[in-house]
Amino acid sequence: MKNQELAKIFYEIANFLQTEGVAFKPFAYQRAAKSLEDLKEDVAQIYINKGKNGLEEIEGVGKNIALQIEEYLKTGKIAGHQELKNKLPVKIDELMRVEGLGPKKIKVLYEKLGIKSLKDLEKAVKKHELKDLFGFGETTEKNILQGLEFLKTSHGRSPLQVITPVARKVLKKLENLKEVKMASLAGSLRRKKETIGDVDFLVASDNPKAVMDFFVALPGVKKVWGRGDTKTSVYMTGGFDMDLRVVPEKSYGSALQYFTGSKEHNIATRKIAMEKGLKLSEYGVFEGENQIAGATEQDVYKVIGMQYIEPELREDQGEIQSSLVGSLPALINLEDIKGDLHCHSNWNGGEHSIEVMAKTAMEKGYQYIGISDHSKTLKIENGLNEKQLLEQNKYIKNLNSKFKSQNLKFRILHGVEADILKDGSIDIKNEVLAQLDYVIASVHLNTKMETKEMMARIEKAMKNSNVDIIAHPTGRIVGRREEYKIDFDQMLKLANQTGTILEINSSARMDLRDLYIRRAKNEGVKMIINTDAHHKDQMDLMEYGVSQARRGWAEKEDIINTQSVEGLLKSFKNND
Ligand code: DGT
Ligand code: CA
Ligand code: CA
Ligand code: ZN
Repeated sequence: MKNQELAKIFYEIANFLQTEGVAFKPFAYQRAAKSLEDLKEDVAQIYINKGKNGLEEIEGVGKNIALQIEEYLKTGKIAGHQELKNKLPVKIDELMRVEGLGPKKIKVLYEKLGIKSLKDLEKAVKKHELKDLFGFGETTEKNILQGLEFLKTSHGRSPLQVITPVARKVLKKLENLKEVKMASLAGSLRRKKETIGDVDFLVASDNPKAVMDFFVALPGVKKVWGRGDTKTSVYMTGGFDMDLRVVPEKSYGSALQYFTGSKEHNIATRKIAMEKGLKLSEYGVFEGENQIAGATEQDVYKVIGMQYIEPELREDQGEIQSSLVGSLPALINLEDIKGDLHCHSNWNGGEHSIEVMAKTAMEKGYQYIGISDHSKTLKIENGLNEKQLLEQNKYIKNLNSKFKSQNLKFRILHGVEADILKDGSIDIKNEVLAQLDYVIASVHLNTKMETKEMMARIEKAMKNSNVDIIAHPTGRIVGRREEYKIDFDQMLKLANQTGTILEINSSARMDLRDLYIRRAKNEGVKMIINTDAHHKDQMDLMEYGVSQARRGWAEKEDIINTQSVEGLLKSFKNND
């Protein structure tokens, strides 16, 4: 089957296109690649049976990509891909992973120093060859060095967003086996940690052999580390491990409790069982020789005198004590979310029209969507200026009247994601900001500031009475970039003083991190969970922001986009 090779090529095209500064085309290629990876039928067979039209029926494949697939099937290559590769013959996917190394810089590095790979880059950095390049300088060299180091230390852990869809597919296959009575994700993946070391599955079955046979034969298994009747471990082509445990039904709950972890949580729960004269293990809860619980997790917690604890909380960070006295939080759920307020349209660097984004929100059962395109400072995203924002405002008002005349109970809110400039001022005039339903402000450029300067910048932005939300407040990106130099305690104090809302960003940023969410909640600072979608499919990322919020003990009332549109608007400044 050619599916995987084609997917690889499309991923590469997406990366090359990014070096050319194209904003949304790369995503189209990524989507086609993803869809090809998952496709069960042979793409060549589809073409033989149904031609180009058949190819276009594949999810994420449009006319243009269908043509390229046809070209590949006929000639074994894609001319456009070769062209991009000849222009820039580097290991693009490797280099793109280094934070501080933008697409344009990759190009310069190749043209001036012949750097093609991470290895080349490391050598050049060590020899201080970068700082003399045009547009680089000592700070850039330092940043790239930090990026390289960060890459090394985060190695071996994958972002939750990347692993979850892959793991869910495997879980579905396991669930469909007739030998499998119950199956679940376990480990850090079930606790929704932002990065995953390895993927853990738990299955209840009386026929472990059949289940293990199936597991080691899954597509994508590259190596079998070990295989037995209770435990099997494999290494996947995606570069991560998967563990499978099979237990009898009567131990499923206690095994799930054990393999969900965390290890620290397990140690604490075992101790509590012991204090009650019981023994808790992956096989069950025992009173002497007698098993008194174990089939379900609920029973396990109950017999040791504890309130059931949601997986996201199981880190031994206070949940044990809260559970014992019955004071665990009522965590926010995905179903509580009534709208997404950080969405980009094709008025700037997003892929879809405002109408398509709104329709997607309606299909999710949301009551509203907020369109918050970038502002003029972000040239790479085609940010909007004052005039364009006012035009957009009119356009959205029109759409809303149309909805009203159709008796649709749905509203598009008009916002902007404006840039917080170096001195803390906002790049869009206040008189224009004041006409929008809400304003998101974020730091995108000049991010390497000392704490004091950075906090003064954020303070000024928060004190602007038009700024309602600070997006991705700390600037970190999971596995890729550390946060800016900020003082989070001070940020919370300022948010409280000014009534500014902090965003939990569900994209790869996952910023705020769980610990900060918990701090914010304790200080009474309100938060909003947004996806920062530049494509309608990215609106699906909401679940990750919600799971991050749950890991931060957040309840419904801590998150403003659980409210109806009227309540939501009241949470903004100047809107009481
Ligand atoms: P990861 O894979 O690093 O993201 O984190 P986990 O939590 O998935 O850890 P993993 O895969 O090593 O083990 C899965 C669970 O099994 C873990 O969360 C708790 C349980 N477990 C593993 N080793 C031990 C141990 O030595 N003692 C106890 N009490 N539990 C353990
Ligand atoms: Ca694990
Ligand atoms: Ca494991
Ligand atoms: Zn954004």
